[in-house]
Amino acid sequence: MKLFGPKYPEEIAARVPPGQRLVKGWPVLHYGPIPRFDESSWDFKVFGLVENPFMVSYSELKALGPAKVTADMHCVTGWSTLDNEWEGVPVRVLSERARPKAEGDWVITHCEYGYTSNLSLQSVLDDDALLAWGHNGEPLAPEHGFPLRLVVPKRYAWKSAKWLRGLEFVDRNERGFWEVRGYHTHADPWREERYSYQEDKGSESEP
Ligand SMILES: Nc1nc2c(c(=O)[nH]1)N[C@H]1C(S)=C(S)[C@@H](COP(=O)(O)O)O[C@H]1N2
Ligand SMILES: [Mo]
Repeated sequence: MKLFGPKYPEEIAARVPPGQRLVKGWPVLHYGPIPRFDESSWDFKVFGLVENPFMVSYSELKALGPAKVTADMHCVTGWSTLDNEWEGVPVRVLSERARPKAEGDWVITHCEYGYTSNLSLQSVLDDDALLAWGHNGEPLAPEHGFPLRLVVPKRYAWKSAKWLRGLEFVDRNERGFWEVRGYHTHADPWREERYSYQEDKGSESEP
């Protein structure tokens, strides 16, 4: 009997960050209720420290895509899922249209019911950072953020805000819903940046 066999095949294990475990299926995790979608009153705003603030309808937003990204997802509570195929529009496309001012190097995600998360501008301009409306060839399910969610695969998933309604560019680290409750600003799963008390250890390559 093999007592200490490998937990996952090597090539899979290499994709699971420290302290994480793979789960079957796709857990649903959020605070508060699931909003209902009314396309006629739904809009998406890009605002704050940008040269060209703008607002788009759902169909206008979708016309900016689609782009596809295959990515892993890591929740700070410990679960990870691999190879999610997202469909949406890269955050970079919206940022290029908004043209952030030099000092606007932080982004606040604004969601239904007031949920927020914050990210460095650099982290959302990554190729794999997407505003998504589709997952594995299907429309995103309401509990997973339909009609629109952010996906930032290189950060813990609380940053991947569901039911997203806007992006605000700001000039400072203004903490979001979980960040004010003790979670890390930077939140890189490979560095295991889970909690805010780790932040003063420094050594991050970006804020
Ligand atoms: N608006 C909103 N987005 C949210 C959350 C939330 O509470 N509200 N929870 C976050 C957390 S902690 C996780 S792990 C992921 C989970 O996404 P999923 O339910 O699609 O798996 O959504 C994130 N996005
Ligand atoms: Mo999470």
